[in-house]
Amino acid sequence: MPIRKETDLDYPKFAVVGHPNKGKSSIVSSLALDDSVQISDTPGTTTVKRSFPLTVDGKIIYELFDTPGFQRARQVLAWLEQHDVSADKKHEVVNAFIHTFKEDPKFNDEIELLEPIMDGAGIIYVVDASKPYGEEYEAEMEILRWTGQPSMALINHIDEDDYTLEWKRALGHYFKIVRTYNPMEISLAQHISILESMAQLKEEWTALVKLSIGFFEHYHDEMLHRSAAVVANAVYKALSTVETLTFSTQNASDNEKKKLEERYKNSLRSIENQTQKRIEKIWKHEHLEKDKNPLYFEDMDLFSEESASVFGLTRKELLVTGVTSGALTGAGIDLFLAGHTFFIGGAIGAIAGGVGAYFAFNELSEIKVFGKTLGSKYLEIGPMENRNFPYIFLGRMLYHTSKIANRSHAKRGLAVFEMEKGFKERWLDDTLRKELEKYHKIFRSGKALDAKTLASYEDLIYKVLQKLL
Ligand SMILES: Nc1nc2c(ncn2[C@@H]2O[C@H](COP(=O)(O)OP(=O)(O)O)[C@@H](O)[C@H]2O)c(=O)[nH]1
Ligand SMILES: [Mg+2]
Repeated sequence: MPIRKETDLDYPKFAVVGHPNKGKSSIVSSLALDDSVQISDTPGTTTVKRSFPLTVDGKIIYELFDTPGFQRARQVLAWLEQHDVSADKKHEVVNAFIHTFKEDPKFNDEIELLEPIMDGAGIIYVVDASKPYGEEYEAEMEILRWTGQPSMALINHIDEDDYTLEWKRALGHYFKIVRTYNPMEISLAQHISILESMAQLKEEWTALVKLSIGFFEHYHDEMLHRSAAVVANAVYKALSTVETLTFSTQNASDNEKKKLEERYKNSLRSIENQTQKRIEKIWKHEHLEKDKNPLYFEDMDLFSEESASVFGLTRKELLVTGVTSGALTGAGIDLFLAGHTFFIGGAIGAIAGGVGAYFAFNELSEIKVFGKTLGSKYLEIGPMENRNFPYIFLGRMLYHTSKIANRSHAKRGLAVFEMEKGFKERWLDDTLRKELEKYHKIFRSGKALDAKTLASYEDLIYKVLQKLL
């Protein structure tokens, strides 16, 4: 991790400014990874500046200011222009303006947005290029020029129409750096590239911002590692889970067997749910508004055929992976039988639709009966015997993690992740399958696990996530 020395001056600060309703708050939200920024359709929602530092382990990497939009730019500019001073004195006039009108509610919004800039923040001027350019923006850009602070412009597109060309021409007169940026879709590469532009704004800032980029990259990598650990642990836990149910009658009834199986399924569902929550927390999305159904892959339950067909291995893949070799008993056999029943039973829809899954969760693991000769008898299920389950479970978690990690904090409302075709092919190939299978075999053996094995499985998952994100 890069080290910011005690003697280093400060961390970089940027004020995000512009006309009302252009996506300023959305941009702050996406760059500060903070979904508590107020975003609204109603212009003028933000009336005071608010600071959003990106903090890692108690240290600030950089700080962004969300500000109200310009309300009376022409009047402010007229006041500034009454003072005929040389360029090196213009910032003093801006300070004088703030001082003079500090108590005047008329210029509240302008003062709120100018204050962080005059305190040393760099300027990020936001425009919406789905609306035509107009002269009214010139007063805003002129005022920003008076502050003398380094500045860049970000072109956002809120709607479909596109006036980028005219905006670029106009912005080029006022800003050294003009970039397009979509706060709703932000990848690591885009994030870093915006920070790199910020580093170019002023020579004295370059080293400082570059250091922040180093911190940010390290932080992102850390989140990947933590996600991999959470996912790896969940797979191990799910495969090794054992559930029991005591019964007192002579023989366990089918109902009792069903009850145990349902309990087992619920334990696995709950592991998935807990894992999702942990992943969301790692990526600072713990307030994510989700569907009432926590397993929200379009209502695709963990044990549904649909889920098996999207995330699970096909018959051929199972054979190639070698998971079907060796002596198979109980639920292991079910794996073959189910394949046939699936065909014979006529799951025409699935087959006609070209869905590759050939087996459903008829049986996850054999139910064993214990204590026949003793007072207390119990049924036991687990560890997982079903060979396809690990891939379905892992696939679902990787899918969820990739969606969460790439979700902009500017996005509001219900998180519904649409299923992508071919997700499995994006992360899983023959080689990796064989590699994973070695671990899955150990996990479902029911034997105690040594930390080294889990750590190397974690590492495997980390590499998959790296490739996916
Ligand atoms: N589709 C879309 N909507 C956006 C984008 N940026 C902002 N919005 C929406 O535009 C509205 C105003 O955004 P906000 O960030 O509050 O703008 P501000 O007033 O400049 O802070 C909100 O409803 C946002 O969800 C964008 O890039 N795409
Ligand atoms: Mg706002």
